Amino acid sequence: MDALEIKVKDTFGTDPGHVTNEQIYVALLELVKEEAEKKVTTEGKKKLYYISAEFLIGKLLSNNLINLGLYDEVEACLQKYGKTMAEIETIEPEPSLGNGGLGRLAACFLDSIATLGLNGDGVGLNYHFGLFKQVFENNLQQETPNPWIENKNWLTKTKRTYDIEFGGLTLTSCMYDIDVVGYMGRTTKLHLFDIDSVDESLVKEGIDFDKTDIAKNLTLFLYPDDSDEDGRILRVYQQYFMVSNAAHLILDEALERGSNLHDLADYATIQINDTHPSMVIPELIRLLMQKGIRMEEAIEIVTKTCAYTNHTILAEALEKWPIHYLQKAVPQLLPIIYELNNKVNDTFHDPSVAIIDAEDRVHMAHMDIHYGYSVNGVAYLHTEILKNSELNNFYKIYPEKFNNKTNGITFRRWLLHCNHPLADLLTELIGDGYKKDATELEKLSAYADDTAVLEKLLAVKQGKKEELASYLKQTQNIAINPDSVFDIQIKRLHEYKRQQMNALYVIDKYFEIKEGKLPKRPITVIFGAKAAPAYVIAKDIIHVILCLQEIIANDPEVSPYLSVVMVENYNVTLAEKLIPAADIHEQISLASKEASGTSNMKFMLNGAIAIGTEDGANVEMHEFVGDNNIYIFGESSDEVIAHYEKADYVSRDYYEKDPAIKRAIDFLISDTMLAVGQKENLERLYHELLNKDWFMTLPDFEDYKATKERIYADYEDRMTWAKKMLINISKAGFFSSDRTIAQYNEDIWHLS
Ligand code: GPQ
Repeated sequence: MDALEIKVKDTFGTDPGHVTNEQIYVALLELVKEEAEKKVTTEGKKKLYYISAEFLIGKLLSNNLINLGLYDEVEACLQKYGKTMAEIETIEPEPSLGNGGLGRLAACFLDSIATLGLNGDGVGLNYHFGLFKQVFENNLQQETPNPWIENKNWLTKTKRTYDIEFGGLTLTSCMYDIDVVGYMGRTTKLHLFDIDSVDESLVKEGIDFDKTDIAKNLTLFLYPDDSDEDGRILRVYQQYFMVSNAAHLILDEALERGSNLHDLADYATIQINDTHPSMVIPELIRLLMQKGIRMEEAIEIVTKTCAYTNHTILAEALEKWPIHYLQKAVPQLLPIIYELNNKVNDTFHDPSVAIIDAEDRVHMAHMDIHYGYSVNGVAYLHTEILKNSELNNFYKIYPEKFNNKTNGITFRRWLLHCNHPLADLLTELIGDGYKKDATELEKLSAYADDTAVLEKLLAVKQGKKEELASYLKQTQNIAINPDSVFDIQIKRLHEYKRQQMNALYVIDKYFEIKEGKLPKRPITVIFGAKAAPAYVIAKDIIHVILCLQEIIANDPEVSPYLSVVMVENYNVTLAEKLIPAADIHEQISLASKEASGTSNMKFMLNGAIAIGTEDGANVEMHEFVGDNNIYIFGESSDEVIAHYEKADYVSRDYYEKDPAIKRAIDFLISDTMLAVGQKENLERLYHELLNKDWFMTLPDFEDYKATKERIYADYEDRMTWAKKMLINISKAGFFSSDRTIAQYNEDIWHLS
């Protein structure tokens, strides 16, 4: 009997043909948990703690089966009983414990840490409703809770609990674990802290709830609406709860393994994933002092233990907490933070590197840089910008702390799991060594001119496009034409990512079609994006895209040639369907603003071709594939930075000068749009683009448009296009998170 048959027999007393899909799911969950547990090891003196407010893990069943080497067996067994993994997978809810790239990166990293057999765990929070579930009503985004913790799930409640003290409130934590199974490797743990007193019934309308009732709301949502002060203070409570638990855990485990705490840095290393966990620094100092270590020494110990990753240069995303928030939530940290700040000021006498600024705000990143031993950016260009402009004053003080770790993605999820036909084709051509050593994908380049191979590659892509078409039909009742070119932009909605530029292009194309200038092949432009609930302009952009979708779908003159689709509730599961099906992917952020991007890597690995700016990791992708296999356009990051310095950009000039731009922007408030959209939202975006356009959409528009025309034309030469696809895949090896994690370990963590 197969493992699944045995499990079903033990649990339900029958065979898989006589139980429901839900019961199969439960049996597989148990099976995976047992198998995963067998591979837990804690070898190595030093241990890594990857602390992150987000772990966007996605569904786990298929991935775990793949990593355990059980997938094929289970799939075959299910087939015997007339079932498929695809059916079983739909039962698993997707936890939304992250916003986007940063959270998904943390999840990829855990997979690679486990696969490489490193001694490291993740630490985060167990949000009951995760981010939010996006629903569209009247072409607008609405938010609802996304419950994922059902009776049977991946969480295992442990016995570990701590009393966490806040100003005037003590909460008892409990620790849940999720096993993260490496590919044919060991199992690592994701520790998610929670409290028993959370009350889900607090959530009334949409995702609204009483933000002041901390004992009941602490772990309800990831980053609750922070547009008001109560929301922001709740965030401080969450962050402290996360890091105080982490700090207790780290010290306890170090003591268990023989540390005397003076040598903590030999037993633990902490990666602070952006500034959300930064309070771990003063908290660890506080706990070490409680254990009798003098402050001076405690600071030294912690500085040797903590390393910080920066994920953005956007000023508004760099956390600065007003002192009075900390005074309210975590008064016990203030004396320590004041002391850390005094030491900095006494040494450097430079307000630009102070921890506390003139407005009494605590700059979390500044604390990380002074009191951590490593500062890294997440792509070459990003790290250069940190060193040479954003954090230049710090770089001058601590050049040795700065290093780059270009992001990566796990090939298990983003190829083996989401694109079986492509993985099989690769294995047929180059063997399966690439599954463990991604650089072996290079071997594929031997087939760059082999038409039989190129035909197969195109066939795999076509198959995935058809799969996506039927999936969207089934799940969202959206019809798309699999013979059109699929041009996809999926990522959080943010002005700097410039979905609005793509939308303006769609409007331009709409007019061209109306004028009789028809594209050679129909175009399907697909978007997927959630906007932060309080980010007004981002929601307006979603509104415009949804309005365009409706207008075009109902216009028989245009719809045969162009369609626009905004998928609802874009998440990891949808990404796994969209990415393998993409012909073209949009990486069109304003140069200098996207720290790295990681969907770019996933698309590349799946044989899609990028249109993009020289930003984030696009720069490195461009270097790997060369000019012929990526479509680069727009101003460079140096030019953009110069515009900001000189403040010389006036969007209205472009509007006046370029009739295509004028036509597209005017369309936003045309009768056609107003017939399906909301006046307030449309007018707001119109004025924003015309009078502000902070992320300089208009200067890049002409080049963007020309480049799109070129890419669509090139798509028609199918063999040349297939060669581009093949070269992209063959050069994707560098972007494996196994490489990234190996570099973190080599340069920062030094785990054995
Ligand atoms: N990123 Cl600061 C997020 O997803 N959330 C955040 O809060 C911050 C950054 C992204 C960043 O925008 C992408 O360019 C990166 O690829 C990603 O982090 C992972 O480094």
